[in-house]
Amino acid sequence: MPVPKAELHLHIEGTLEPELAFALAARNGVDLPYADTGALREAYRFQDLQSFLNLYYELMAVLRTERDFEDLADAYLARAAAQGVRHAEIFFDPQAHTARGVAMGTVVEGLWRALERWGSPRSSEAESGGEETHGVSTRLIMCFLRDESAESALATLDAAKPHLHRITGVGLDSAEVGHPPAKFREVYEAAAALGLRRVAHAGEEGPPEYVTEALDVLGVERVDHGLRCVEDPALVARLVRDRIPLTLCPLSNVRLRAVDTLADHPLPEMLDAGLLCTVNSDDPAYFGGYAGDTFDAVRDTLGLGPERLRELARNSFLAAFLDDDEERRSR
Ligand code: ES4
Ligand code: ZN
Repeated sequence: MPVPKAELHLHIEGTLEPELAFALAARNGVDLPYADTGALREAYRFQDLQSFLNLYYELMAVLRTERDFEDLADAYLARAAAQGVRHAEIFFDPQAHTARGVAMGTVVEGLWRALERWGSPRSSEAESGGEETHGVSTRLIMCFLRDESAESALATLDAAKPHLHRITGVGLDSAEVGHPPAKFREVYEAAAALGLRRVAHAGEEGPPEYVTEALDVLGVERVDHGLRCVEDPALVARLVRDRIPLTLCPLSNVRLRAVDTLADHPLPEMLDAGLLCTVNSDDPAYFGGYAGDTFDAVRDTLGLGPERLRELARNSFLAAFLDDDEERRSR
């Protein structure tokens, strides 16, 4: 049995497996510039974050209807549940869809249909082939694309207003370097005033100063990646003191070349330093593993013992937005 865990850093668009991409392309009459799933997988050799993002945005062309988003989330939750995920906080990128003429409501309501279904345990023989499958509680976190303008982020927050009862928080993702957190001060202030939780990617490719800025200017309560904090001992001390969770994604860091190999990942030293680390899968269809695969990889390659693995699982629930959500949702 895989260890029960929460997944806190997961882009739903990054769970689009080649097989589903081709199925949706056929259903929607979209032409993909790849002969087959094998040719598409061949393209999964990334130099850095941007080279990945180019493909990630290109493939989204197949996502058009509520049913597409429902099928995407359903496929993810089935895989996550099978790997021990009991709670998932799911990022989505509305601007990547609204820019293509897909409405905010199509995205949110489509995802929600699957989330609602997985929210309770499922044990029916018909659905699970006789195996007990536990449910997965979920939260949705709407991300702003940091390489788009602050005005576009504000318009996106505005477009989300009819759907805020389904959205727990806001995040910040896409190309990091050159787009510091402070660019989004105003939209984070507006999100906070609406009762939304705040997270942001920082210190993935960007410098440790971006982590500090995400805390000080955006008021984030959790940092996505945060990997490069290790370059600044004073920042590490602050993160330890304030118990700020980091949602690390080791397999992503290898594929996007933030570290040379998994064996070089600083996770063990970060845990030794007292940082509240979690491990997550980021874009599992692209980076070679879901939550359970990621736990297995850090256990096998980084030599983490049972106590460290229990700590990572415990941290994932400690860092989750499981506390006062009901109250916020009744807003
Ligand atoms: C992402 Cl790995 C990563 N970093 C930043 N933005 C992203 N969006 C999807 N995956
Ligand atoms: Zn990410």
